[in-house]
Amino acid sequence: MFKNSQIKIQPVKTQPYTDQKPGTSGLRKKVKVFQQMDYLQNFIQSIFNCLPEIQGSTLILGGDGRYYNREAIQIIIRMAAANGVAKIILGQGGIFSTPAVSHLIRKNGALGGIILSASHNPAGMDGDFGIKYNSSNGGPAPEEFTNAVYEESQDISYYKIAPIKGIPLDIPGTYTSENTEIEVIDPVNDYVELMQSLFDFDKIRALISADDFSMCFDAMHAVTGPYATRIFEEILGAAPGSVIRAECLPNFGGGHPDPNLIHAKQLVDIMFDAEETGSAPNFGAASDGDGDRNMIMGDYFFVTPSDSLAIIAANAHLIPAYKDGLKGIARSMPTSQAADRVAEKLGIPSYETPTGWKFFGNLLDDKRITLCGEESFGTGSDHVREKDGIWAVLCWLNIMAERKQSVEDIVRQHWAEYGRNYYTRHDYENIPTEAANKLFDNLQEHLGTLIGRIFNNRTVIIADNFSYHDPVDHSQTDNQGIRIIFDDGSRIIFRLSGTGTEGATLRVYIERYAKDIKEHDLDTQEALYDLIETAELVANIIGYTGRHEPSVIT
Ligand code: VG1
Ligand code: CO
Repeated sequence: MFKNSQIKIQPVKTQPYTDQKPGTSGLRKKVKVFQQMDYLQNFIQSIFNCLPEIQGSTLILGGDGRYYNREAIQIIIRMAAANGVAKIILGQGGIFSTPAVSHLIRKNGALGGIILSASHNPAGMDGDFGIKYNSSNGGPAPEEFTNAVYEESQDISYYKIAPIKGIPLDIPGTYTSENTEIEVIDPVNDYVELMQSLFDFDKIRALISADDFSMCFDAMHAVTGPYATRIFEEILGAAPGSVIRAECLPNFGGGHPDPNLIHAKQLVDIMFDAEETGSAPNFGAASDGDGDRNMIMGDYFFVTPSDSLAIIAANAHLIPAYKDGLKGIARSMPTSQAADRVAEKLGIPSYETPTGWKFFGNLLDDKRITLCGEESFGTGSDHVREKDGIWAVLCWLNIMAERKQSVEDIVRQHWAEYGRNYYTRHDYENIPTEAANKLFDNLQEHLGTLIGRIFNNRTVIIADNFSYHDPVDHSQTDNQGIRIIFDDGSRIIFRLSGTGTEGATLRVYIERYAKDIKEHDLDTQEALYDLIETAELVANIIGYTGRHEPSVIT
């Protein structure tokens, strides 16, 4: 037991910071920004000030283990105690993946959860840090809440913090501090139980532990290391060493924990058998810093996240949790339309939301959808209210165990049946904010003149800035990305990132549909060559940014 006598809490005076506006997924800044005097405290107090039910509540707390995680957790515990939180459920070592927090909020009927993560952004002393608040449904707090937190942060004049000693983060147990109980739990157990309730672990084990099957999961030295090792190696019988970069390091091993073909190079080399030993594993996957993203690969084969969503949807009846069918499917607007075709065939509704998981929450809560996903390597279902990397990997393994086919065969058969949506995203990172804004203003101004124009034999039929009307709470969200849609269904979309911490990042999303199987073997960049050219021309990317090439292509 860890007891403190009753201590009187003296509010601490503070000054607002002007830059505490949460983006696509929480507040993300350089570690050095978070380390400024009272910066973290201000933001946490602003969150608490927006929670009238904070007194006597339960909160889930943990992070992806990046640099500053442990220090931030101790501060948040002391502030939660001072603000009257009755119970904190904390991951051992300060660790929780984002989907694990989402699950624990729901399982424990908690008021919400605080996740310390900047997701796929690099970590370490010179890297990024971040804070997300998730509400009682387990999902990212809606815009209305994050806007209120920002308003609060602009007026803040004091915060509350209890003068108590640090909690031993590494030893499971229950500690009491002031009137707050802190329960330190194993971060993996509850999540494993949830996965076991959704999938056919026996069938997956039979697949994975067979002599002729091998897999590689790249945890990228981030939060999924302990989850993946437990699930794939210890429970499902994958060979020891199948999970690579499994150790969760505060700087993520100096890498960029974004599971795509560029940043998960180690996995990509293994799956494309760079050493030509003739032994690429049958299945490969990676996750990101906080465990909500996933990349799926077969031997010599990459599955785009948009295709992955569509394929999981088309095969969901093979997974125990979804055997009775899907209610509907949602995808973010820039995600390819592959999933829409599956929804159509299944006779279920499909929804198109703005980028960011917070927009799926209402659709899931209202039972309008079962599956949802984004092109940015995020897929999820109604089992939690976040995207979930390991869940997506288990979906694929469960489907493969049932279909007894390779990743590539499953994908090719899907294309044969539904057609192929060629898809790519070009990112121009760290461009001067002013240049990015000018590019956007110019595009916006000329949108009207684009309709009816012909580029490379395609006629523009829609050119607008995407607005979303939430069918559940009827809220309206504007300016969610510029769309140029052509008469053959091809699309070019422009957005500015809301998760970066340096300059601006321009994202250009490009998609074209090819129905005929004879057209399914092209290289993606070649298949989209003329649309890429149109995108560069219409937005005058070179003129505004001086960049002749994107910095990352996924
Ligand atoms: C990016 C992705 C978006 C995703 C968000 C958070 O946002 O494009 O699809 O939901 O990251 O994911 P943006 O605004 O930079 O495009 V995570 O795994 O970083 O929480
Ligand atoms: Co993430």
